[in-house]
Amino acid sequence: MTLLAIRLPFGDNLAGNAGGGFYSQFIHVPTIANSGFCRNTPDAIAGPYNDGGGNSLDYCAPAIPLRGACCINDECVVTAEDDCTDAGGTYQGDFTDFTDCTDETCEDACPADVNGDGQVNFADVIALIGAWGACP
Ligand SMILES: [Ca+2]
Repeated sequence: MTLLAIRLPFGDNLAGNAGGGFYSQFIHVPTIANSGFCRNTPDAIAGPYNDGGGNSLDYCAPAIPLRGACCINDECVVTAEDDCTDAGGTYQGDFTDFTDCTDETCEDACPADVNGDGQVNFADVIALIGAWGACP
């Protein structure tokens, strides 16, 4: 019998003496291929194995940043906190309406800023007067 380990992640395992990720003995030598090992203690593999290729003994998948709703003026987008802050938005917290913003209400922080340039001034008055009248 031959054990095959193909395209498997071996991560965050702990063993007493050896083989935190994978341990084998001489009876049945396994073949390990296209597998990734990450943070196994004291080591990734102990014992004999056939290297089927494509293995990485120190592969840790990059962490996926947490995401949440981000209010930029009165618009909501789902993004990572750093991206929200960089865009001048207000991060609503991790996992807030993770998929689409349908449950988030982003109120305009400054409704008097009619033209959205970050200032309330004469240009906003002109924009308001220019739009005076019945709404379509
Ligand atoms: Ca303005």
